[in-house]
Amino acid sequence: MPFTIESARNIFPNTATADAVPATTNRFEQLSAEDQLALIWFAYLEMGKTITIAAPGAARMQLAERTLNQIRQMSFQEQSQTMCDLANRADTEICRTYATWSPNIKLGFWYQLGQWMEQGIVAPIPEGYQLSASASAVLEAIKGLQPDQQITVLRNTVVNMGFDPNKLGTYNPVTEPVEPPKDMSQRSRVTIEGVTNPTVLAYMNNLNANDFDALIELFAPDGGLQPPFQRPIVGKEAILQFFRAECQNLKLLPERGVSEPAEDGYTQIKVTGKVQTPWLGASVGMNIAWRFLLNADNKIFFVAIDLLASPKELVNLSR
Ligand code: 45D
Repeated sequence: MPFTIESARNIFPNTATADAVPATTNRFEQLSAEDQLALIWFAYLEMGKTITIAAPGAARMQLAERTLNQIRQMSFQEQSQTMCDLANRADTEICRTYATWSPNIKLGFWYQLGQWMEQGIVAPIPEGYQLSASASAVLEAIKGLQPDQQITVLRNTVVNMGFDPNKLGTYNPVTEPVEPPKDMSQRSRVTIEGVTNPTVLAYMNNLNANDFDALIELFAPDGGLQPPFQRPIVGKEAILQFFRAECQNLKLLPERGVSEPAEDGYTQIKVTGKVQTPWLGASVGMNIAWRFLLNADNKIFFVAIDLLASPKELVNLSR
């Protein structure tokens, strides 16, 4: 039977992903808006002791500027209400605007609000705020995670706030401007122990160079890409949009892999290694697996990107 995107999702079923991330994200989402905001504040302070979040670039912040200024001019009470609305995914003008933003713009927006909370420009979490028992339990669960899983939970909470984008109807997604790809002379070339497949190597090198036009040509027309904890994005046009909107300036550091023939002349390749995000740089290496399924023309029919359960999984290349 030929592969489908659904069946391709099951290649290398032995790959252990960080299930604690969706589990903790779900627990977080059951909490009251007040508890959510206070919890993120405490988690953010905790994280800040060991890692520094990079200030977002000006181009990114410009896209959120109007809303940020609107909030800056509010009373403390209105500001608190606005932040609760976002956590509650309420139907307000600001929550609708927020819903159109790419994840990086959402993160930049909260980064700025966090700064303003520290400086007393935006309503702080009330002094001595007592988390509910369940919120404390979720905070402890987050503290117990590895740093790569902590920041993924934090990112999820931010991405899921605001009005539900699926209820917006047609809208223009707001994403950061796409920078030109890295100059050829500035590009790095990865090597992967156990993998010489040119498509896989070109995938890593093009993504590291922000060369999304070259990158997308590695995919089959009906190909799919599955980001961590998400459903696959299918088709070249949709995948290219995703790359442009969410994948600038990632640093992929693949380490090792295995390559095996599959049915119908397809090849399955699993690669493990680290990924750094521009938000945290080298201070957090995420433990990642890529599970590729290449068709007989050596085009990517499917690739899943998984956040691994533990660093031990970096050497688990078994089927
Ligand atoms: O509510 O091969 C306050 C793909 C309190 C592409 C706050 C990939 C109140 C293909 C503190 C103010 C992308 C899939 C909030 C590879 C409040 C591919 C603020 C993988 C919210 C490899 C909180 C890439 C703040 C990966 C400011 C795995 C929180 C990328 C900030 C992963 C949190 C990137 C930040 C991750 C989190 C980035 C900056 C996980 C950043 C996380």
